[in-house]
Amino acid sequence: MHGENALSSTPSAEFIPLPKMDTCDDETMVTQAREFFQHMQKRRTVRDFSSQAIPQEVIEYALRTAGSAPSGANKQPWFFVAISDPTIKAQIRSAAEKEEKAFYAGKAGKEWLLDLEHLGTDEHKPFLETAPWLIVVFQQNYALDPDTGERSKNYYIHESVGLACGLLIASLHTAGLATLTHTPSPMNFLRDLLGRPKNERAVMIIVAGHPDDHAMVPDITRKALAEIADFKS
Ligand code: IYR
Repeated sequence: MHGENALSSTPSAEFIPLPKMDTCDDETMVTQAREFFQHMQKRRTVRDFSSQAIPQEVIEYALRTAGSAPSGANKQPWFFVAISDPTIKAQIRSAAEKEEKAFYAGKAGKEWLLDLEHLGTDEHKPFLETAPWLIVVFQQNYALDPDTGERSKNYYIHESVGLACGLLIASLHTAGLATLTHTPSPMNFLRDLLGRPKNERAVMIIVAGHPDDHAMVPDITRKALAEIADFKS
């Protein structure tokens, strides 16, 4: 039964032929998969940003890409606030550093702090002001109709928002930008600061911009394929 959903008055989607994909022969497929891997392998989490401005249009396309992620029941349970306003960035830095100070002073616990040692992170977050863009990612714990206030359920929220963030980072990286996934802990202050509704919870800040000319990153490696995957072929 197309057109009407038996359980509710919500019309279900009509079906259309699959829009044309960029298909190719096996050899091209391997080449493209390898080249995409090599491209993504150059992505690093960066903490030293240049203040050079980045056109908003780049961020807009990256957010459209994020919004193309698959989601539970196609509820698209995400919202992004992209900030280049220096006053708001300063407010975020100040609130984040307050939380981070407590975190690094012991709130995190010994094991967590030991696990972070090799990354060289601390409570100082200058990049929250230096970088041209901060993208605050919100998950929508339930859908809230802005007009009627009516609530409805969302599904696989963490998975859906995680997928959207992955695509967002891949898009920004492909545009030649450095990114940082930053998770001030806790980050409840972001909802009030950015005037978001009560059904939303901030899950991370994605910092984006050019890297500083002298940016440094920890000398860390990625697990080999055999450590992260098994084939039963
Ligand atoms: N939120 C802190 C701590 C932190 C936690 C993890 I897990 C990291 O991979 C990196 C940092 C901070 O941003 O410094």
